[in-house]
Amino acid sequence: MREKFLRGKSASDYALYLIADQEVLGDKDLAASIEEAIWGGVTVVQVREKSASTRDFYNLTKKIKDVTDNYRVPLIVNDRVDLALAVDAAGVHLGQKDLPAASARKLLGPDKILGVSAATLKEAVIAEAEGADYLGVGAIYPTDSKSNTRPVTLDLLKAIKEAVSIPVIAIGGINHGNAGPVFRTGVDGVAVISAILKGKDIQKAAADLLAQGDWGS
Ligand code: TZP
Ligand code: MG
Repeated sequence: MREKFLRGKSASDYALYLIADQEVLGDKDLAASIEEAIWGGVTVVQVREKSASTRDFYNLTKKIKDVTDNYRVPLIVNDRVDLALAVDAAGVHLGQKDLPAASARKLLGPDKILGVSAATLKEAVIAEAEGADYLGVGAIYPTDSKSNTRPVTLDLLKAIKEAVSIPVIAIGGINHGNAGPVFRTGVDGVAVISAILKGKDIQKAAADLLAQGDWGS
């Protein structure tokens, strides 16, 4: 079932993972911005909403899912297993303070995608053992998009990549100027908010970032 969503648009399904966060967009429409990013080559979209009510988050997720479904791009819901199930999203992304991966996996069943944030080797190995399908690892660089991040060096990123067999996606302050060394660690993709959504030309920003990786295609 996962294969149904991850259809290998690029050599790596997780190559360019957009975290859609209305906060950085200001007045710009989130659904329209996501569509532009998909035109630029985004391979996965996560909807992230830290302040809305459950109903508003649900409605936003439905609206975004209409866009991602249209392009057969998987939609991942941040934090909320219930919302991911309610809208039949492709999966959910959980941090170390959210539901434990093993419990989430029980609720989600075997077919939904389960992503877990990890900032240490131990967290990475445990998440994989508990049923995670991919890891989000960071923050690689300083970021204004999230407070209380924990730093992850490029060496640690590489060590995590070597220690697990599930895809590893680097996150945190990644942009066109600094993505090269991140890609060279061998990661399966990068997850970004501001490098795509903050610029004027969202499609170009996504395409330029994707072009920095050597995806072997
Ligand atoms: N988790 C770790 S860093 C981060 C998240 C959600 C924010 C990434 O945003 P940006 O703008 O790409 O640095
Ligand atoms: Mg979370």
